[in-house]
Amino acid sequence: MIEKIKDILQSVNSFEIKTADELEKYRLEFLSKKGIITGLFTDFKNVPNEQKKEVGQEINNLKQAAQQKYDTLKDSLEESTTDNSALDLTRSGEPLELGSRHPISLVKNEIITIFSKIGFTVAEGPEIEDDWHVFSALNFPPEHPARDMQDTFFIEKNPDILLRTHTSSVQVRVMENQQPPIRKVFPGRVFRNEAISARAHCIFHQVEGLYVAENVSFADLKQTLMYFAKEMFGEKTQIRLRPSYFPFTEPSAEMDVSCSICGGKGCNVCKYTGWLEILGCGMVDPNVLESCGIDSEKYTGFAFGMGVERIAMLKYQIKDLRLYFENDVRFLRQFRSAY
Ligand code: 2U9
Repeated sequence: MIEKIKDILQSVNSFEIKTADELEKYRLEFLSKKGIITGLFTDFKNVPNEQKKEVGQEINNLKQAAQQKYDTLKDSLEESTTDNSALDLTRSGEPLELGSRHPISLVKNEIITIFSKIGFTVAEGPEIEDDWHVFSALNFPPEHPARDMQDTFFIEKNPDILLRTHTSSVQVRVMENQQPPIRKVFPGRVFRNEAISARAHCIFHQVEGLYVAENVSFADLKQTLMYFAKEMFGEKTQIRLRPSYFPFTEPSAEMDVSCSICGGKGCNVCKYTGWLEILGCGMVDPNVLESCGIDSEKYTGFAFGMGVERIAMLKYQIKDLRLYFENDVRFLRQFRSAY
């Protein structure tokens, strides 16, 4: 009996498999109910009592060895037949962190959403522009300083091709192609030739707005901007309009909101004035309407423009503009919001 067990152990050890069929053959031969090892347990009944202990132990060892070999063979077969072609070994072992939106995108989207609730839709246009759409159609006189190389990035001279200094150029394009009523906002990147500092950058973002229709008045402008200020900075926000000048609007104004940090009492954010300047606005100059092919006898309109970086600075108390452009994740991951 001991000899028989040793022979079987040798067969187990020397059994080689390459396929699943061969593995099954191994299982049937050694481990199944009708296999050789189960047969040994039947033979065991006839073993003399004094040998039972030794023989029993040998059979158990054999069974264990056969089962262990089966498990190992099965594992290696599975490994060799698994399709690894979809496995990307270049992927990071660390789980990837979910990103967050850039504060400029958040604030830009929030501004768009606020105006979309009162019927404004979005229009976009090219960043590389010509003189007509950036300056001439907007009533800039030929000697205006904004036309200077010191203020504007020119790509070509005569005819002038340049990076837009405001998204007003998109308004001109819309009015050239569409008759009133027009009620749109114009988000986008703009470029000005300025030295970079905590308070200025040569690239920044604007959202401008335009409403042209019959009987649009300064009262409509004021009410629209009051609505915007309360949505953006809170229901208690107050506004004030100060007279100003832009070539493309007449009359023109700059709008301040009551400081949302101190509620108007005075703090270092509002420089102890209680007010924060947030945008410029005015009634579209009739010359501009006419330049864009709109009858200024029939239609009037208001327009406004704001810098997104400035609004985001006030909203999140960001002290240095350069942070927006560095993309330091320690800065970026602080902004999570519905927009
Ligand atoms: C057309 C007619 C009128 C857009 C306007 C402003 C006033 C304004 C500045 C705010 C901060 C630019 O980003 S900023 O430096 N903008 O003060 N923008 S009215 O008026 C228009 C635009 C297009 C055809």
